[in-house]
Amino acid sequence: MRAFMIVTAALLMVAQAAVAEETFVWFYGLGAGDFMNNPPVFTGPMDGGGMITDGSWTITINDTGWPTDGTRYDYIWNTFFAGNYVPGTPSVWTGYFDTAHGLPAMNTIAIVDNTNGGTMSGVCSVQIEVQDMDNDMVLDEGEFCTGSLAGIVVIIRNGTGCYDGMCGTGNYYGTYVKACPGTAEDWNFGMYLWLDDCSTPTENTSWGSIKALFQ
Ligand SMILES: [Ca+2]
Repeated sequence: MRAFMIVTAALLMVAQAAVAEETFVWFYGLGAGDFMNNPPVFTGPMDGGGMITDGSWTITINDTGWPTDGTRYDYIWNTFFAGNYVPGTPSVWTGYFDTAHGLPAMNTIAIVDNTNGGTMSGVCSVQIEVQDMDNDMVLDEGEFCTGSLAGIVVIIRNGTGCYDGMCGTGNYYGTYVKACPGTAEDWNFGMYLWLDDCSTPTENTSWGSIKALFQ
């Protein structure tokens, strides 16, 4: 019985060590940006409730090749939203801003954590959902004024402070409110990150897989 308990304790310690290598970080972000800006930069502070309450986040959309004149708004809608209509209750258009849907490179993300002392950066996708309230397959006035947003995050190995040498993946979910008829948007989301120490040889496989996602 004693031997069994020692083995069990040893297994538990190994399991805990394996779990401890992964650091879970999450925060609530508040901020604003405008797809009409060149480039569109969404940025703001952290809100209360998460593990980072003092700091900032910045997501810069890769708008290489987008028109900067009066055709920009229609170009964005036609290129990223119009073809992605899914009937439902209600029906939705989803704008996918990532390399699988026409961006030459991913959007960049930068996070400043003053609560724990550190910075991290990487790339992210952005998905913006627009509801077709009356299910008529036409974007009517008011339908693009509120909706949900989401994305996948890849944190690369160039962090500082408490994030020195760390890399990982994550996601975020939230909502947007547009200043209709203006185009500036307020964003409000929760971001969830799973980070590993990618600086040590034993974690090179983690960094290798993250790097593959990043590239
Ligand atoms: Ca409609």
